[in-house]
Amino acid sequence: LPELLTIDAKPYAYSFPPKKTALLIIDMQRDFLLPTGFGEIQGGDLKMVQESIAPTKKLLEACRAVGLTIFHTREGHTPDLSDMPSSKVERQPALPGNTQHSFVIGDKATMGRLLTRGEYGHDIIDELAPYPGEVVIDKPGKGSFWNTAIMHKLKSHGITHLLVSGVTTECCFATSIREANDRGFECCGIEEATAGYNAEFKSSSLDMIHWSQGLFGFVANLQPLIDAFE
Ligand code: TIU
Repeated sequence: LPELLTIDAKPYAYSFPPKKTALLIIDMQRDFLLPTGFGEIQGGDLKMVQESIAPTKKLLEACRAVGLTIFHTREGHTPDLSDMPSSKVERQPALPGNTQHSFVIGDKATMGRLLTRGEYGHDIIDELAPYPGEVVIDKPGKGSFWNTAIMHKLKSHGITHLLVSGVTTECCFATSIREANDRGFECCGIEEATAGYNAEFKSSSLDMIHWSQGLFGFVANLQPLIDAFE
């Protein structure tokens, strides 16, 4: 590959050095994508998020084929839940009359304890299972940088640019791009390879990223990226 690649993007073309670029795949976990998981319990539309699986697989395979550094994240907690931010502890019990949050983080559900490390539901879906040598970041927050070693691991790999995908667009994907942008990483979200729990959340979240000369990043389609790798 050339030292620098450039692809069509919003708000303008995105240039990135492949050797210093990582693919960051956010939280493609069974708990967010499959029935009976945490996302469905929260009230998410699973059909919407599942649409991101095939494009993300295509993106992952293309990035692996050209030797990009791959980072995966998983949202979840240690079994004693001692790493839960207080906001998550306090806001998770069901409110009177609210059918959502009937189960909360750490409760035992069909795929094991919800968003708890080591449980079946916490792990990444089979289609996108990390290869040996790919970095897996376990994060207790919505963003990938709070209370994790991701900054150090990106630095140790010499990464300056991030191609970002995963779920959900409005929550952990957007929070991670905001955190990365503030730390000087040039981020580009890949539209087909992210999804939200409803369509308006996704489109608004992507619009905010690239609004006004790239408020905190770029957004590109998948095909121009695949073409640039060929
Ligand atoms: N609920 C929701 O939209 N998302 C999360 O709780 N986590 C992620 O986005 N991964």
